[in-house]
Amino acid sequence: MLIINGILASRPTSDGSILESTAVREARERLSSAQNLLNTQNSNKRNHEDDLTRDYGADDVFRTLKGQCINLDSGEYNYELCWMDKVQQKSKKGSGSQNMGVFSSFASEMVDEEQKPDGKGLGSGERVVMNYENGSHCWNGPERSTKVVLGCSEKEEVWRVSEEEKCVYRMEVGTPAVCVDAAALGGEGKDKEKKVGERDEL
Ligand code: MAN
Repeated sequence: MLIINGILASRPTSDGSILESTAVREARERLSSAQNLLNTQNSNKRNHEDDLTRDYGADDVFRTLKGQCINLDSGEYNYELCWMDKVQQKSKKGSGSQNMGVFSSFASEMVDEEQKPDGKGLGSGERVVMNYENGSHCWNGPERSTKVVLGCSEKEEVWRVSEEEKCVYRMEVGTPAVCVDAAALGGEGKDKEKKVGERDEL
């Protein structure tokens, strides 16, 4: 009865394996699942802590875009930009795809272009750049890399992609994330030091 109720261990089997009571076994299983949960939670906590040290641009605006992807269908390829993650070149003929770089850093670039009539262009001024590097190796060339240059736009969209040198790509992309809030530019905002991620084209 004590064995059935889990208080005593059953007698060892011929190979001598069962030597603990049901109560002990269940307690050990509970401990082990609590330890697994603790390990998972600790690893989630470490991931969140690492994430907090990552650069998400001025005011962390790109944090909300992380995990989202946008595409452009262009000639032979479909290009896909996944914010804070990677850029890909997918062949429309086969299933092949090339990694055009993984997100590495923010930078900025001065551009000077005529405004496009449809608004889908960089215009002129200092623009936020996201560098994506260390993509798939290019035959007789470097690891693929992409400079993503951002312009203000009502919605996220890839405007154009060019291959400036072999396997070195430039992607022009519109996003509301780099639009300056007109109200924020009034008063003290006007003289505020400009950070990467802010624009002054108003
Ligand atoms: C693929 C594409 C091109 C690239 C060549 C280099 O065809 O990734 O963009 O120029 O490889 O071999």
